[in-house]
Amino acid sequence: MEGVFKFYLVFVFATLLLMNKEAMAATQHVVGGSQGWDQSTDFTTWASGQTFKPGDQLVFKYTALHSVVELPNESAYKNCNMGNALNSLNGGNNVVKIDKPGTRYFTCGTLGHCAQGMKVKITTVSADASSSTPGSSSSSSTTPTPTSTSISMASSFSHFASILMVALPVFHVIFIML
Ligand SMILES: *[C@@H]1O[C@H](CO)[C@@H](O)[C@H](O)[C@H]1NC(C)=O
Ligand SMILES: [Cu+2]
Repeated sequence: MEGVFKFYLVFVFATLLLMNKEAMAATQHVVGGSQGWDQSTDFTTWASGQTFKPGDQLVFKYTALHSVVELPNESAYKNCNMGNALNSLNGGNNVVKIDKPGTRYFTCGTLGHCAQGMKVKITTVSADASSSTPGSSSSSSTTPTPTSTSISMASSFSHFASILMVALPVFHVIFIML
């Protein structure tokens, strides 16, 4: 009986640690940095300076001239083909959550803006990847605007629930075997 209690104590601690780690890692990326979602922004450079992880959020900030259109794949992105858009947002301030690793494609729905380069490709790495920026020359080019802020712990409570649901039976089985 005492063993069971100790076990659950350890389990709760481990879960809290995990949850805290996720909360610390979650980042809000303002797309385009201080210039925001605009034709004049160099999104390739901006994106190469960011590390996107599951749980992070993209924040699109823009004027009424623009919108946000999510495209299904690389070819639609390259050709500015809006015909099969996955999603379309407007209003000037949108938050898009990244929930899993992979690449997502965003552009502006205003005629001609995609062709002018108003588009960004977001490649998300798995959560346990190292925090260093992959494949970037971290040397001094232009001023790196701090565009990332931590999200509050509240946003990771759904993660907490899913961790609990998976981890509890696993821990239980391990305990029974001991
Ligand atoms: C990209 O998506 C469109 C629309 O869903 C599809 O028609 C096209 O075949 C896809 N292209 C590739 C290379 O997957
Ligand atoms: Cu635009």
